Amino acid sequence: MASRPEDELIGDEDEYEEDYEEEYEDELEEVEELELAAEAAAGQAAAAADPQDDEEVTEGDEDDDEGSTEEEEESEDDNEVAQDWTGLRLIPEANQLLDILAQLKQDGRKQLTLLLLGKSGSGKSSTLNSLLGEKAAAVSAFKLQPDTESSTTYLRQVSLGDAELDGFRLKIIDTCGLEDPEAGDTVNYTALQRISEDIKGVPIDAVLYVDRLDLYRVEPLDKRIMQSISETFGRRIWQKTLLVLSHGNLPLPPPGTTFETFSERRISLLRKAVRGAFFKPALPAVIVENSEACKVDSDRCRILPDGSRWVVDLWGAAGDMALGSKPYSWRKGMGRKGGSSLKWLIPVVAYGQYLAWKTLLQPRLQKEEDKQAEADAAAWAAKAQERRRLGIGPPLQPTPENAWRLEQMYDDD
Ligand SMILES: Nc1nc2c(ncn2[C@@H]2O[C@H](COP(=O)(O)OP(=O)(O)OP(=O)(O)O)[C@@H](O)[C@H]2O)c(=O)[nH]1
Ligand SMILES: [Mg+2]
Repeated sequence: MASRPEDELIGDEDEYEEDYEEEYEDELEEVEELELAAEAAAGQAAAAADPQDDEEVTEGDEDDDEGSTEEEEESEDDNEVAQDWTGLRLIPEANQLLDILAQLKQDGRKQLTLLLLGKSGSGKSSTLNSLLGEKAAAVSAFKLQPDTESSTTYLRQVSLGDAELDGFRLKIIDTCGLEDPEAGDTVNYTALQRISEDIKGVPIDAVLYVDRLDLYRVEPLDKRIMQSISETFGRRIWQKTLLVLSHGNLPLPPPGTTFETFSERRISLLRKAVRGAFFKPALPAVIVENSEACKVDSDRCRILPDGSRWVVDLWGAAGDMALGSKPYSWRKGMGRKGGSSLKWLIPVVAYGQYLAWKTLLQPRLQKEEDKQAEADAAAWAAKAQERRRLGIGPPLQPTPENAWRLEQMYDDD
């Protein structure tokens, strides 16, 4: 089942946020654009400042140059040996999958690159095997030893004797779990850093953020992992991300829920954990069931409890993500730490302060000054009248300049 944002069931507590989003949609988009542009600029600046990265800067620092990075990557891939995609012949949903690959090919693409991210045991490697139709990656219920590799790349090539599609490549990058298995409930920052180095300059068509469907809560560790992904890869990575929810069979939805309502709620909670007040990536969601016990329909296509064909939906969502916008590509300095994301706010706040002074404070101060000047003039006029009555000359009223000088002298004393 591919659940899109517009299908999302909105709970009561989400209503205020949704209203707010609708009312300020344009402003939010504008701010988001500005933030992402600032992020990209910061990445480019950092890459330019790092002499070791000179090559990457010239290859891919501008949007316009992204094509050249892609070409570079593709030519690199051309030299990599891609195994025949044997699993493609075995996938029951192959016909629909070939349609999606044909669309990508028509769009001028020679390769689809997917990156899997998520906690350990969430089902990344199992999802990879489902996508390939092969038991390519090792899958285990228990983690017995820490990962030795931060990422493993699987490269396959279509060879079906179909002139149209043969040669099309599928690259899937599987990664290790993002929590630290030895330090307990903490984020594996080293793994994140290594993954980012592994994918440096590789154009990613879609990121699959894998988590389990059958959980009630988004834990603090999950939120920290999401935050760390933003910090390491830059928030724009979420704009190329699909939420993939494994264990989609959900044999016993919790009391008071159905498969549909439980799933919608879970997806909504995950989206909320990624999104911020000014950052609303779409995060299309797909539910998957990787186990062999997954039900199938009369065409042997694997289905979820609601009858939807999840393999087709997963491929469809990945294809849409690839066709929807330019690939994501990590470059040094793209991520950011701490509050630096709010740097763009400095000029905005300064301008706000200036406006507040100009429109509120300054007119009030001016009014006070005018009042004081009026009172002074009245006092001097009274003094002059009194002196005239006594037959003596007018009082020596200091000019504004003299008054200022006297004031300075008085201060110095
Ligand atoms: N029932 C069911 N089990 C699943 C599903 N996806 C994964 N599993 C099981 O969950 C366990 C972990 O799956 P993996 O695919 O190894 O998880 P991973 O995210 O690759 O884990 P790490 O490699 O440790 O990061 C294995 O026992 C899988 O068989 C699913 O959709 N349904
Ligand atoms: Mg794995």
